[in-house]
Amino acid sequence: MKIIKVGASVTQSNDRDAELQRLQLKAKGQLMINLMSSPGSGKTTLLSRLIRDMKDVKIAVMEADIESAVDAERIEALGAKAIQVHTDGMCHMDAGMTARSLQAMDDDESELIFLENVGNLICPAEYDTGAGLNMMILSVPEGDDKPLKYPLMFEKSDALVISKTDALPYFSFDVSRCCERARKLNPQIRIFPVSAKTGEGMGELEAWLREKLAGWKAGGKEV
Ligand SMILES: Nc1nc2c(ncn2[C@@H]2O[C@H](COP(=O)(O)OP(=O)(O)O)[C@@H](O)[C@H]2O)c(=O)[nH]1
Ligand SMILES: [Mg+2]
Repeated sequence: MKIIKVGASVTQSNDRDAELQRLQLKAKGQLMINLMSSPGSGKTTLLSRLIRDMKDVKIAVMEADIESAVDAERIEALGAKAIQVHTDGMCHMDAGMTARSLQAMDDDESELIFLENVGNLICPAEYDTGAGLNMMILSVPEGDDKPLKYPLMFEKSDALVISKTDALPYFSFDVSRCCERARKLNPQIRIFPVSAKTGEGMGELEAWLREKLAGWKAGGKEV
């Protein structure tokens, strides 16, 4: 498995680099999804479940972290293409870092490319990576007040996955209050309460991903 190191980009034009990246991926019919959340909220577990459930879709994963290759190894063990990206201490991926990771992965085959961003709810929200969609996870144990504390992440995300819903009986997490807070920041946000452990809610999320992929490939504006 490939492990590459990418330091922060020196370019001053992250948004322009990101837009160019998006257009290049669109031309190839590849939808990249930037997956962001706190460490431990269930990114790799969710991706593992999607890979197992959506066998008819070619999925690749770029795992960004400061150290180790444990996440890429988990994905590769499922038979999906994975690359581990080390960010040289950076707490986010920018467009240039993502472009270099895509280059290293050298993959024109995959239809869905997930970028598992570095775990935190702050820095990743500040950088456009060139992904077609931004998806964030908030897990039940983290609490329903996070939209109040980290508004930018909720504003920038096309979809919010509320994960670990099997743990709802043990935490005072109010799903409807969380949805209300997230929608106040971002009225368009799609919200999917799921448990990657039991499979609850996964069908809705997978249907949405298929719909977005089809729209992306058709080249319409609607993504
Ligand atoms: N109960 C429960 N635990 C989960 C679920 N998804 C992930 N976890 C657990 O949460 C921990 C962190 O998961 P991981 O996918 O590594 O999180 P990441 O750091 O965001 O990639 C692991 O112990 C997982 O088993 C879920 O749906 N339900
Ligand atoms: Mg992970």
